[in-house]
Amino acid sequence: MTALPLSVSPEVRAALETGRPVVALESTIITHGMPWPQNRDTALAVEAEVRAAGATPATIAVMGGQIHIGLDRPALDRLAQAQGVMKLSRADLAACLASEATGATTVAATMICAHLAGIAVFATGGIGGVHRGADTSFDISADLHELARTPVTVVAAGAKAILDLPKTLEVLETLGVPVIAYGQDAFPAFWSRDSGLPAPLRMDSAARIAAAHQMRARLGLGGGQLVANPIPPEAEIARAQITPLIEAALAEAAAQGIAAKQVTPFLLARIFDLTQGRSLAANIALVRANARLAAEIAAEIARAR
Ligand code: PSU
Repeated sequence: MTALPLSVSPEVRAALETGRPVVALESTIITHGMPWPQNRDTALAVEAEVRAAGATPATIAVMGGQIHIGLDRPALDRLAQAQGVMKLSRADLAACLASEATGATTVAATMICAHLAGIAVFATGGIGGVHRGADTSFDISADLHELARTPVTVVAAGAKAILDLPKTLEVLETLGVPVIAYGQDAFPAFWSRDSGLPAPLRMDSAARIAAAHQMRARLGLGGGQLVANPIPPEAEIARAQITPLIEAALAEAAAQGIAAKQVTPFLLARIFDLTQGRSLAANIALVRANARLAAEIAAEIARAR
């Protein structure tokens, strides 16, 4: 077998080889989730959060036929401004590599790449899930199946509130994915701390979450865990305030026939406009908080090895 098409940065390689904590970070949030230049600034701020918490950040993207694990500043800058970047999930990863195209990794593809590189913990904003209207559109994010099969702990502020959250939780339960709310009983809803739904599990420390990650491996259960970390209180947008705006954006998406991979980027951009940018400020705050918690979990896993 030929070597994997992995290009690991010297900083990430050194951390992995010496057993120091590493946190994987995705790139779809950069290319499809936020506008320039906030996307680049957020990516750098998130990396800084990981470093401040004592771990090494590994931002992941596909370029030139290689999976890059850890991007240097010029590569990050280029990616953040690039046009026509592929949005990669499990289905497109190999095709993107084979055609030497540039691709940003979603939660699903980042989990795959992180696992190939030996990284156990990954921070993002919010996972994809069951879209509203999925009973007719069948639009269910591949992120859910990836959580069921790839052993990476994903820290997110729950699933994006644009989704059908009750159905998203049902599918995660069916797939055997642990959904662990951090420090509260409620499942968080991305821009808001409380979705109004109870989370299946709750943990109050990074050490417990790390122990559960390792216990799953010992039991041979396979698959990852979803850690649902509520947005910091000072950054949240109350559920009552954001709900009508989400509904307006969803109605526009339906009227314009937006489908498949375009749905989430379209909705995030429209909600940005409808909130006059507050949704982006909240998104940045929650992803930074997730990076800090992920670094703590990675440190606990590294300590226990
Ligand atoms: N978190 C954010 N913004 C994003 C994403 C996560 O704060 O844009 C991305 C992730 O890459 C996730 C994707 O996998 O949105 C979900 O897309 P979809 O709903 O098409 O599966």
